Amino acid sequence: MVTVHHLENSRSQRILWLLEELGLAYEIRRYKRDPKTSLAPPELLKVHPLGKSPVITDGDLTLAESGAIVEYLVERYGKGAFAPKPGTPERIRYTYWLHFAEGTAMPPLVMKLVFNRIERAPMPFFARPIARGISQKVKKGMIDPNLARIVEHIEAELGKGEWLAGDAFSAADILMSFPIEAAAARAGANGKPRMARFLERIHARPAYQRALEKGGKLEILR
Ligand SMILES: N[C@@H](CCC(=O)N[C@@H](CS)C(=O)NCC(=O)O)C(=O)O
Repeated sequence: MVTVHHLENSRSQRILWLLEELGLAYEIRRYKRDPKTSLAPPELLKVHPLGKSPVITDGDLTLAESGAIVEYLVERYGKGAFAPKPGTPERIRYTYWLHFAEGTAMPPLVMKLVFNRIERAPMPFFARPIARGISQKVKKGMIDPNLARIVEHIEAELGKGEWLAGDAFSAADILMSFPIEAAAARAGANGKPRMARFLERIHARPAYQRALEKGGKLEILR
């Protein structure tokens, strides 16, 4: 049976959601974030050397990295669903979004979170204006323009079909859900009508709701 090593309020929610869409029985091992740092607890290091989530185990296999887990589960248990047929234009779009989610969208979204936190971190009063000045310079000069392009790109692409890979819902929509949620919370994407509609539609899916019931609430950190 597949076991998901699930860190509360994290990217691993997507794996629970995919397993619910697949209708597969699975087990959840739960991990809590450190209340001060939001980091994963050291027990996750016993599952995988990077100590991050998601990680799944399935028989002898231990697999980390959301995109790799999604590809594995769809190929092994999807019975042809949730991925467009190989050799089609939709499949190329599918592959593109699978890589885009963690390869292009998440890095600046995580940087935005880190710099937001630097500005709010406890520090001596005389250091705050310096820390804030550096943070705002990095955000304004590098992170925000990059995120603005990413948001515009996703918004434009969502206009080309019902879902990201084409007219059929696919695992690429599941993988992209987290960057789209994070962009809504941290990069102004909540003002984009197609992205807002995308989030409404995924939230309405029964499998998404079952995954939330099992995995706990998803409150994107800001
Ligand atoms: N690209 C990896 C990122 C994994 C990752 O950073 N996961 C976060 C959860 S959102 C985590 O474990 N954070 C806690 C920590 O870094 O200690 C993936 O998609 O699996």
